[in-house]
Amino acid sequence: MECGERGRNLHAKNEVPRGKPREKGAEFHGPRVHLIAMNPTLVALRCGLLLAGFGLASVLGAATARPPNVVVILSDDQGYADISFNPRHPQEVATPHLDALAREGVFFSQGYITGNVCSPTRAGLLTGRYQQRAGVYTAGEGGSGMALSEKIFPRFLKPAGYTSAAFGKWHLGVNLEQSPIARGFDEWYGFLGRGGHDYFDLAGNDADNGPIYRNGAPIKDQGYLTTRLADEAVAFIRRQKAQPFFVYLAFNAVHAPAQAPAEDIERIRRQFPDLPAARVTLMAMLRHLDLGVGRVVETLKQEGVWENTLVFFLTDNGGSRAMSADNTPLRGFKQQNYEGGIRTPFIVAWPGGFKGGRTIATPVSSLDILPTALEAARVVPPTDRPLDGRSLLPLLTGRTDRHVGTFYWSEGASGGWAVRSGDWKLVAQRGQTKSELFDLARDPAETKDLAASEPAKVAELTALYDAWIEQMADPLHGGSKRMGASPDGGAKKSKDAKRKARDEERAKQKAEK
Ligand SMILES: [Ca+2]
Repeated sequence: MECGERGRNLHAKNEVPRGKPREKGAEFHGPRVHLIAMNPTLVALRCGLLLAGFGLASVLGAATARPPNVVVILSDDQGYADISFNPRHPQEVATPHLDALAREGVFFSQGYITGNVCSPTRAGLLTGRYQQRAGVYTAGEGGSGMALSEKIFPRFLKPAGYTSAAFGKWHLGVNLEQSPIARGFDEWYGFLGRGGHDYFDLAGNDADNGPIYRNGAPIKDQGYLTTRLADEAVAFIRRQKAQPFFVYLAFNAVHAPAQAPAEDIERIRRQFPDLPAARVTLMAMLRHLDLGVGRVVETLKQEGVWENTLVFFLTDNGGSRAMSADNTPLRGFKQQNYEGGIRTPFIVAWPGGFKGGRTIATPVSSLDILPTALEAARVVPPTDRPLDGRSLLPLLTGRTDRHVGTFYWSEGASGGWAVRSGDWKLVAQRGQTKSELFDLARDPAETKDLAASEPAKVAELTALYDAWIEQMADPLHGGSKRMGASPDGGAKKSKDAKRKARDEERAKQKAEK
């Protein structure tokens, strides 16, 4: 049996069948995934335990004599088309550093995040499990913090000798008992807060923003926050390059408030005089995000650790309508379970681990990041609380084009839900009388609801969702985890119920601000 074969077979019935038609209308440059000979280094990595007694270091070679560094870069509310690697990006979008990372690594054109707002998706990414298993369905639940018994990323990597640092937005607890340090990070520069933070007030002058913290202590800093986050990540990499490290760099760009240095706004305004003002500011914010990613990659190269660093880049949820993001060609925005709310740019690079320069259309998820990192770090995944994702290394090394085939989204009682199985996706929205069914292979923009003509498929996907939600925990803030027997509710609700729903919706939006 080949190394890793057993784990793959365990998931076989949940895989996307071969030969399914690829999505149309969202084509990216670069060749599609194709099966390539597995990099011998990766074979060695996957078989590391077996090789341990035969001189592992000499087998792996200098670049991989130690487990790779892991860098997860998260942007915030960035549009699917607000990366110029997307060939359908608007002309004003220019992200040369993100594009370079995508070209050096692999771009997943169907990369999902596990929710449509900031906080829940962070809970999912860092625990490697659907956040609903921890009772997190809403931004309010994630924002107030999960139980400390929920093990997150750095604690998994610690036994393998990693030093971990978090930079930027946390949004998984508003007090220090829930801080990154309390949850296993060795270093932390950033803010607890809610969804956003002022980009220029880093001295804590505005109580609503909360302070910037270094480790456990509030500090008074200055500068432009996106730049400062990159500064701190760069300094950490320079300090830690001799030992394996994990960086979680969670830029709050390009989340509200709409703030960027005046000279950048003016430059883009002159370049695109007809562009709406909100979009001009967003492009200036995006420029700094892109520069920050570029500086991190450049630092990894300068310090000689680029070849052996596993880098992920993605966005925490779809582009925000309020910030004038562009999700072309996808439908919808942040706070929706249409593709525009949950599908994001998704890049993975590891020059010493697999061949870059490819776009892979197989659907993947942010839940796959932790299992991928653990496999690369040669850490055995937990068996008592299994992770929901699966390592991407078999896909990335070209050993397969099959992966997890079913993905779930749920906002609990206060919102909608969705499920994707193969190329079919069912979207149930609060306030609507029927679920909508889409064939994403033929209709990636979700323009044609096929629910009426495909009742068996609706029933099949509904049953999948019902079985999944049954396994999830009750919401942290109480109430039902189910939206209701049918997705409507609206027409039959009493005035009181409608008022309560409105209040909940407002609270939800406020929690995101
Ligand atoms: Ca967000």
